[in-house]
Amino acid sequence: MKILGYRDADYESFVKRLNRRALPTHDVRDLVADIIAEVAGQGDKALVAYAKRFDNVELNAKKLFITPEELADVKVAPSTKKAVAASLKNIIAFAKGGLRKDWSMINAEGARVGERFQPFDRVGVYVPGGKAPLVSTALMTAGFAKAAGVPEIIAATPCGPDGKVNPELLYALKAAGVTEILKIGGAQAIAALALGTKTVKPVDRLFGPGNRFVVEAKRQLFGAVSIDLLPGPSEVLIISDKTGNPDYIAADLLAQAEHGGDSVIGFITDSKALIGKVVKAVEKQLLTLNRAKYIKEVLKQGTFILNVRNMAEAVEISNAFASEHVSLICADEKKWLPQIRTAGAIYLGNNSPVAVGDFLAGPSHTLPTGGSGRSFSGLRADQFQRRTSIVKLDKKSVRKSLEVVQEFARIEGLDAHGRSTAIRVE
Ligand code: HSO
Ligand code: ZN
Repeated sequence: MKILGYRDADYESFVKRLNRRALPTHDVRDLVADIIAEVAGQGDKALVAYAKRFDNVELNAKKLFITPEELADVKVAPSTKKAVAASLKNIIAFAKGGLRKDWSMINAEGARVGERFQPFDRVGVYVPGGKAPLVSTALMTAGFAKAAGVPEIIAATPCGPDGKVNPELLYALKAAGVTEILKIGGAQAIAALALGTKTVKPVDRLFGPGNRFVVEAKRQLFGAVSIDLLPGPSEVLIISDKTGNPDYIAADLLAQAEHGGDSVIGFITDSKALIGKVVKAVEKQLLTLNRAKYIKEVLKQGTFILNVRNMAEAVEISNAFASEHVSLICADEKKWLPQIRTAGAIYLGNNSPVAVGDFLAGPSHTLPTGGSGRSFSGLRADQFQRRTSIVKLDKKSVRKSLEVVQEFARIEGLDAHGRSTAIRVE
């Protein structure tokens, strides 16, 4: 844990470094470029080879997908079904609220101009494998595609060495309306979804979080397909004045640290007394947690606690850091909330655990990380809609438009543009 106060010598330089720009490192960039080239050239053969190399599983080109029989056979506990249904209910309701509707208006020359929204035909959703079966991530991505009415949703997730995918995850994918499940993970899965292979039909748009290889693959394939955003390892930044409950703050920090890997957790407060209490609570609660091993790694390398001069400074640091989640706990919520601009999601007050947002609340937990919250927002339903503008004129509106069109045509030296308009009212 890095604990610093504003009086410490290295405080200013540390705070400066929190203003991050996520850039891929050379080794990740080059490895991912090689993987994409291999998948582009070798197709399914490359997928089989990478599955062996990275996931230690023997697949063949005929076994890249979960079969309909496997999916039909999936058995999960009634409590799992209930949890998936409850989460999906909130997700679908929330997603529907975020869908865009067709609209139109009459412009100054009397033409009807509008926008039409239709679901993408086919999308790909990546669900990370790794340390935990991210069942909720399946819902928080594919559930939005379902709400938007996407007819073909292909999910990709790595399988275990036995060629199997966690049954709860399969159940959730099915419940969220996924139509195909590719048992491949990593950058190679992203390449297959974007470019297509003999057995994988390419998608129109790619969604979902992943490790740095997945994130980098999405970045490199942007253009071949469109992408949602670049969500990486989990982050939380808790901003609290003296009204924060130290046990709750510690619990929320530990919850996101539990994701392990490159996760980052931060706590900023103007109350020095609260820091001591939170640190003690973290140490105490850690003893009771299953994933202490992962948490300890994050506490060692990805944790900072800052004693700031005041709330204004806390908010300024938060905006520079652009955390995936920001928890704001303070007496004057009305004052500070509007000033937090770069967070992917904001959790308000002592009683809003980030975990409820991770699993159940409704907004997608697929959110910008690594400082990308400055320029991206979290996943929402309208990202599954293709937008098309529509224009319709009649003789009267053509006549009214003609003068301006001809002037632009003259300036740009494009007389055929002018003619194409004039011809309609001659
Ligand atoms: N906190 C993660 C989402 C997640 N948590 C999935 C549990 N499962 C990124 O926002
Ligand atoms: Zn989480």
